[in-house]
Amino acid sequence: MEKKFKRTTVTSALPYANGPVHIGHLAGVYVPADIYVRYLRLKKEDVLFIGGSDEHGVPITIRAKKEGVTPQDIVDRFHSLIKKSFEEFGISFDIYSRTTSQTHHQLASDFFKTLYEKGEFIEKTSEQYYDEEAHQFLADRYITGECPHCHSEGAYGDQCEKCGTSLSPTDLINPKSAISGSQPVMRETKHWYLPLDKHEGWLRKWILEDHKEWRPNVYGQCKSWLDMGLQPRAVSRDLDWGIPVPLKDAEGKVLYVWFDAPIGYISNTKELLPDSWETWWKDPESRLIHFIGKDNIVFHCIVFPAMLKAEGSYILPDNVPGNEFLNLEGDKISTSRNWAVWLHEYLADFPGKQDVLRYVLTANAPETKDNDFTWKDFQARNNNELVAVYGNFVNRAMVLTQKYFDSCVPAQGELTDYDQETLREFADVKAEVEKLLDVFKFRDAQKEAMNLARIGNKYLADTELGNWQRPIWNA
Ligand code: B3M
Ligand code: ZN
Repeated sequence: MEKKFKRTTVTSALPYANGPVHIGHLAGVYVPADIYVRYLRLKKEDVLFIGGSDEHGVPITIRAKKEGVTPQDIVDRFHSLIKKSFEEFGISFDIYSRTTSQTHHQLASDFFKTLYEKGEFIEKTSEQYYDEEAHQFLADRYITGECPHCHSEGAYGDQCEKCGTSLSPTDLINPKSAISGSQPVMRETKHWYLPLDKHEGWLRKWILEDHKEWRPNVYGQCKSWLDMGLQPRAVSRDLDWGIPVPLKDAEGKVLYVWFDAPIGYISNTKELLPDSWETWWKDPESRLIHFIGKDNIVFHCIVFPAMLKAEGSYILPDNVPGNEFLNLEGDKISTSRNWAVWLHEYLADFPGKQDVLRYVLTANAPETKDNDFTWKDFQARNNNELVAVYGNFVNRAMVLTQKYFDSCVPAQGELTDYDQETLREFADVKAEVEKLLDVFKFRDAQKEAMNLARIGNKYLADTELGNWQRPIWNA
């Protein structure tokens, strides 16, 4: 039986503040999340839409190093740019904050301490790659090499962007330091690990049995992780940028960015609602939905739920609508190669045309497979669908209302069978759109919604020079 919820917290992945956001981010995460939230608000449901910038981790420090500025400079610059472009674009967050906030530092730190005190971590000393020239351990994106799965060059120590596989630095073939280019050596270091293997049993049941309704790409990725067997995962790093590990013997150690970032959803809720945030995160009658891209699936479906469960007082996500990737003109969108349509540039180049981009990105949303954005398709959808179908309907309705009814919607007269049938069709479309939105099928929902304009156009054509002049309508 369908469970009834009192309120919904919707989160959208926190973009790294190491660059502006692009259409891939929008199509994958922010546009669908925004549609869903606006839909719930229209239905008068209690909903919160939580966003923010992810300001820790190696992507930030690498960019800072490249530009010869501090990480703080980088996040200050891109957080404001991202926040402003989301606002202008009309993503209707209830809050868009950042993980360098005081509230977040405190909450993430306390979260770690709680888990530590409950004995939920294991402490382990192991050998990790170290750059002797830069005097630094090389975690995550600080190390690159050949991907052991797809054999492309330039895979990172945490992930191969080409095939999407999650990696450890030691998986890489011919690893190289991303800082100095030198061959790293092995050195001992101590870290705290979340023993995911200990959580495997309940995760298996919770995802594979209780959440069969999750999207096939999300469910499938979780299943393959679970089938491979979960391993303990380090939740700290040897870095000088991040939230310090709140323990005595932890000099030079910070929380792993994937430990602190999802807690950012909670911190931002707390910043917005200092007195009632817990209701949204702890009451079993609250529902949690994470909108993310496919490279974030494991963190939101396995790692973060394990953290929440280990903490003990939080609810778990009810659904995690994860999208595939959007390419641009046949090529993978890439910040480092500057191959993207940047949101702030789109807004400057197409003033007032926010909805055209929303429409095109939804029509072409990568819900079940990677999709391609092309300017040709953008133009065609604008001209053939938005202008020719939707615009035409709105325009005709306005012009006729002005011409025949003095620019006022007239009182309803007696309805013909055809009128009734058309109204029924409208109601059917609405019901179908709702059904699709409820299961996160935004592409299909939009397609269905466009049928309103098609039905309307047909109605106007069929009744042209006839029915709308009926005296009864002029009542
Ligand atoms: N910043 C990765 C990304 O931008 C990461 C998401 C965090 S969500 C808690 O894809
Ligand atoms: Zn690969």
